[in-house]
Amino acid sequence: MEKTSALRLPVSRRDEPPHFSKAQVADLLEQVGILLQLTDANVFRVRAYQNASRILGSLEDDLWDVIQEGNITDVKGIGKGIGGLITEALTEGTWGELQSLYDEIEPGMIEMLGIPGLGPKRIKVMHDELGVESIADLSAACESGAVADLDGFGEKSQQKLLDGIELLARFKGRRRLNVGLLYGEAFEAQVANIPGVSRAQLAGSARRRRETIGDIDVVAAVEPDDVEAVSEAIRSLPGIAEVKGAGESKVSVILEASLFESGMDLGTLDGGVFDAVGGDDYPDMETSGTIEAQVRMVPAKVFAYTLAYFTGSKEHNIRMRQLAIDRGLRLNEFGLFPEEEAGDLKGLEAAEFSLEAADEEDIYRHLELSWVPPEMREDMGEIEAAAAGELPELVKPTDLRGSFHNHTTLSDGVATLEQMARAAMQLDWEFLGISDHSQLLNIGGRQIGADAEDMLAQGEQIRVLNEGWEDAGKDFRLFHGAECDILPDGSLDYDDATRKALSHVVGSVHQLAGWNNRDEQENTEALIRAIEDPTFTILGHPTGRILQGRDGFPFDLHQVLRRMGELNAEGTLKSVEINASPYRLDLDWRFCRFARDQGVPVCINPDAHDIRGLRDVWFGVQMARKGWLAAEDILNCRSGSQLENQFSN
Ligand code: DGT
Ligand code: CA
Ligand code: ZN
Repeated sequence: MEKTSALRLPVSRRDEPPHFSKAQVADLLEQVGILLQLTDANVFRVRAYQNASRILGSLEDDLWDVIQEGNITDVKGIGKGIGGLITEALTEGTWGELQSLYDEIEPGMIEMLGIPGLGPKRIKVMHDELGVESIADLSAACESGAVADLDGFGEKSQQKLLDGIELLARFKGRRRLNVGLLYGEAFEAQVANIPGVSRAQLAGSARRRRETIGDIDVVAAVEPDDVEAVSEAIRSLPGIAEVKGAGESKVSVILEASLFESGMDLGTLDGGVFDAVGGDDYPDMETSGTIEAQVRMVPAKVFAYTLAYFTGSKEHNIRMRQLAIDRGLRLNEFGLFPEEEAGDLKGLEAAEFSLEAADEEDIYRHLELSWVPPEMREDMGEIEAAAAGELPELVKPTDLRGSFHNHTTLSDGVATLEQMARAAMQLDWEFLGISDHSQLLNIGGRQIGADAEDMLAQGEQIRVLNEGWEDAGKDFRLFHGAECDILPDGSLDYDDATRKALSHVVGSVHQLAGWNNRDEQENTEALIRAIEDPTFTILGHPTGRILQGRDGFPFDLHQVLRRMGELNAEGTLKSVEINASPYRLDLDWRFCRFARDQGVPVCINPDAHDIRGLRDVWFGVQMARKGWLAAEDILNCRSGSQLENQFSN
């Protein structure tokens, strides 16, 4: 069942009939069936809508043809009432008397439909018995135990409701970077296509590649005469759930997943991530989530200033404005003005007195800075570095020559060794590290990881494949690693001999329970014990956090990185992973520079569970860039043959 937190009647985006598609009408009829269950409507009426929705869903004929031929009620299961409604919708674009049904129901009741596992019947029961009319009411009724006392509910479903409320709240707030960028880039492209828009660019936290995005900011270059038409065009783009406001220079809307023509692609998640983000309810929650977006429209000649301003961060902007003040200038989203000339003029009026800036480089140059890449604009030393001409040359996605932590069908991946290798070659990589789960890993009592024997057999397979590529003169190899569980006492899964047979060991903590309930220092010491093992190479997803899912376990990451650096100084190779899954992004980018300064190379791993997952390295590169890293700081940027030597030591 499709659920959305803001059910509403669809609005026609067309000037002429048919105003809606068959799928839109089917969705609407199903929605009406759900809403009717929240009222005192009789069960036959509810069923009529449910049936009609199903029938349209499997109707092979073109709905508009059927209506034009005048025989919609000949379709079995579609009566006069609903038939008339469908006809009106397609020909006129209106929905009869249905708006009154939508108006009759408390918005809070509709909002409750978004809680995973909660349907209209039980919402109605709680409404009638307990007076529950909103999520806040429901939360209070659960806390007081009143829900558990209702017939057919009980303690367990009461707890499930509370968990569901919490889950829903997460999807209504910030969205993860991958989802935010999906919306942001699609919206940016649509705005850029509107006649009268000479340039459009994504700004805000999405351009800065923050790990989560609050709302989408787009800046569009539009001359004053075109603003009204462009504003109108933006408001009628597909995928807009609601228009929140439209003024002289700004349009605010709410975007929904219908923005994506071919649906929202969520990929394959590993079991631990999947559970932490909502399990079976996750896909529904993600695709029915929304995000706010703002478009600022400004004349082309101030575009660069507006883009820089709305890229932020706020902290970075404040520092920039201070630098301007120090030079007798005033900086804002409309320009950079000599104080005496702009005088009391405000906003766009002052723009003609601004120093010119064709692009952001010019703005930074006016302030005697080199251009700061957006990822670095967090006021974490970038202004000082830009003034001194000491900004690092940030790593780029194309600098990567491979990755080290990926899964195959031997554990919980869905692609074979050969399929993964082929996909890596298509990315022009020189190497691919295979690191399937070790034997102790189980999820819900089911063993996920590979027994030692199978792990070693995989090594044999890899050797054969590698020989084939070498004989064919192809500069590509698989590295046979494993993702070994780090146990709470700091020991690593598998016996010594098995681990010694591997090219690299990704050590990861998975069973968080044993780590969450004890002292931070104990955890730190256990991790250090694991890292000191001579077979240990890479610290996998160091904190175990799942973005918007769960926090990591407590330990002193600085201390662990310092110890890794000491070991590297003695000639070993210990690296820390940026797990590039957009659900993790762990190592946090804020620790990148510290790792680098300790002499710990960072590696960027997609933790792929299918071939498409390999592309997640892109997100890891964005985090490395936020963390100021250059190619030379990153293990993936070494050549395949160089790594071959280092791994065999
Ligand atoms: P978000 O949306 O919470 O993920 O984060 P941002 O960074 O996109 O923040 P948002 O959308 O509130 O504003 C976009 C940018 O606009 C922000 O990064 C910097 C700029 N900005 C907004 N408010 C202020 C302000 O009060 N002062 C300054 N200097 N800049 C601001
Ligand atoms: Ca924003
Ligand atoms: Zn893992």
